[in-house]
Amino acid sequence: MHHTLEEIREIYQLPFTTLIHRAQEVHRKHQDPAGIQLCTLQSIKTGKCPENCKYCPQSAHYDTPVDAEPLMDVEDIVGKAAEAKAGGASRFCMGAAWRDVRDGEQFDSVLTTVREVSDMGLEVCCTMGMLREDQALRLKEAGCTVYNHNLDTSREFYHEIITTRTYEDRLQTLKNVRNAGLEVCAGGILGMGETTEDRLKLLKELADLDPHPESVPINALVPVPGTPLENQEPVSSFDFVRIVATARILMPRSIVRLSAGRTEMNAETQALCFLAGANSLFLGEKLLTTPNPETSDDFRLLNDLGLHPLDPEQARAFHRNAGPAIAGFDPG
Ligand code: SAM
Ligand code: DTB
Ligand code: SF4
Repeated sequence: MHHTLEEIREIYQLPFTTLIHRAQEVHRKHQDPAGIQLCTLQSIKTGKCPENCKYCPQSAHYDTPVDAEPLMDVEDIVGKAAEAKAGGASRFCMGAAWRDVRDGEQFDSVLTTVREVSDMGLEVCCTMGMLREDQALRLKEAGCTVYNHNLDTSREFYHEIITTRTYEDRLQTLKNVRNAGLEVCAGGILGMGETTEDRLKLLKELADLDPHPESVPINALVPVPGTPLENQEPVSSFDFVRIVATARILMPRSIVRLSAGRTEMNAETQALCFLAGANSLFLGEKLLTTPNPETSDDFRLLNDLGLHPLDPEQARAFHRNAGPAIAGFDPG
């Protein structure tokens, strides 16, 4: 079902209590409301990116505290994956600060890494910029489950943030990913100076994708010194929760991931996000280049709330099925 922007606005503007109630109804009808997917990020090639994304500490256009690192060796990445697995993650996400994926030695090395990490029993996610369908197919054949590429914001606000590639380029990469049979992970960033209307338009773009992205990361801008967005005001936590709830209602079978920006959120705000239907987070003391909450704090939070790690097999069933009518699962 496609929602009009007017309908999306009406959902977003519901009284907070009703909005959360609606999000919960949708969440427990389609998924396990106590399951949280745990992912760990690893930057496998850091900095010196030719793109000019104004939020990004890895862009070569800005002078930021990030130290550039060439593509990591297979064994080093596999070691990090083993740590992530031991830390409790079920999905390992590898990020490369590339404009696009180029065929050659480096991509071949990534394919070897993907194969080894997937053989460890971890779900593999890659985020490496634009890619073609044949490259997406090679990733899938190597054992990659999902590719992350964010729309970031509305079509209208996009050119205020990035001018080195277009919104259409991004949508084309998502199409290539989908055509290759990989899962799609696509979301955006709040707090870059966009209006509420831009945020709702972003959600409409995501919800208009057919099928919906399996994962929708919602990032709060991490303002990094040296980037053009270093002085942005933090996004209001209630506005953030409202966007999470609206995303949950629009995309009932997707995983909604609480992504960057959690270090600035207290436990109560994160709990509100879970109430609003968020059901994934990044575990580990670092995102790609910026800090993330301590793993022990995250497990304490999950424990305090009685939430448990989401089994990847179960998540796949949520994406496919019309409801949580899965053997042995009772949403309570
Ligand atoms: N270069 C690839 C790309 O752009 O698709 C992959 C890595 S890129 C860092 C992945 C995503 O991280 C971006 O699309 C953006 O949404 C998010 N991101 C980057 N810097 C951020 C920041 N400072 N705060 C919040 N999110 C950020
Ligand atoms: C996403 O939407 N957020 C993650 C992941 N996808 C790749 C990245 C967040 C990066 C935050 C800034 C940094 O640590 O460099
Ligand atoms: Fe490069 Fe990705 Fe950062 Fe943009 S978001 S500058 S493409 S690493």
